[in-house]
Amino acid sequence: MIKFVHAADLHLDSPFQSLPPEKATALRQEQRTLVEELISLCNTQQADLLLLGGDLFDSAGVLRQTVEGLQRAFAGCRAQIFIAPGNHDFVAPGSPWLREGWPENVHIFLDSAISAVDLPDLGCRVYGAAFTATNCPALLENFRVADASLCNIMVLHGDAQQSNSPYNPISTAQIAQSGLDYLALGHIHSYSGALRAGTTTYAWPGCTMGRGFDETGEKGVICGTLDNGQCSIRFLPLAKRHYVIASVRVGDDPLQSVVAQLPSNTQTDCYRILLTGEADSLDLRALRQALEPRFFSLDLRDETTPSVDLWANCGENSLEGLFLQSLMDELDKTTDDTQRRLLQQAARLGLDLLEGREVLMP
Ligand SMILES: [Mn+2]
Repeated sequence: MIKFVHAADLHLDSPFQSLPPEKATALRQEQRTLVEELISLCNTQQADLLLLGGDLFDSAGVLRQTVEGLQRAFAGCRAQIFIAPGNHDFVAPGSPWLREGWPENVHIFLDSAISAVDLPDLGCRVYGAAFTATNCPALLENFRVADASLCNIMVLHGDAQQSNSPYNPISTAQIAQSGLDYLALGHIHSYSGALRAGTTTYAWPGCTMGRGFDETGEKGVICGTLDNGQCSIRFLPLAKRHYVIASVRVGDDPLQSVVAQLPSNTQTDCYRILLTGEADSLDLRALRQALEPRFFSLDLRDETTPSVDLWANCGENSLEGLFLQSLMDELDKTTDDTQRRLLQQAARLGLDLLEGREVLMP
């Protein structure tokens, strides 16, 4: 049985432009720490292979110490490491992939044509190719494994979602005819789940750490096994910090509304909170000040609408006026709080319907 770990899109040394410089620096440091965690995961899982599907660096401008840190971490990995550079870290003169210092267990695919490395001890052949520019034509076109008796794996950066993608478009037909046992992809920044085409299992793990509000949710890596052509994979969260977008309907006390509607363990996360519902003169600055210490970073957005006087047209000679009047008559008759609240709600929903607004259920 072959055990593997599959990661992609580490985007080391990302700028994290939306954050203040000291927080951006802290997150870049966390990205480097994640590399070490990835390697210790490989070692504790006793993985034979570490498959890295490209975009390890955010750009060719990656710092020297980041590259050296990666090389050091790789040297401490028991697995054989295979890297297929992507559109952010493509192989070109000056590329970190062409520098000295990569340990012996690291195999970097430097060519845009598919090539392979044999691992006779594992009965395994690992194919791969590199982006050599930002854009890349379809690399998997007409590919078929040479020896189906081996365990055939490929690591590749590419887009299996869009047929007209400039980033190595990969079709399910190409995958189905490849004869591969596992195709380890990179490029798309959220986990794909285990996908299948023909006899090939394929997947992309998503990025190892969210870097903005377009990369929300759990981020991590894939752990898998290959046993006589049977491939099984599972997703393992790695990043401790998350980007989260939360919508909060504010009540009379907006601060209380936010606190009540969010989980308590938000301290390490980057939050965007969209304030919705009805509110008058929301003091966003004060609210931000009160909430900020609860998060690593907070982006607070006011999407509330001014509250309206529900009963303004009550009694008017119109459908709306008569509707409100009938509810008002009921309100006058009751002192029961629940009943009164229900009547208020009925008035609000009724007005929304009469005026053709989207009905927001309380
Ligand atoms: Mn990427």
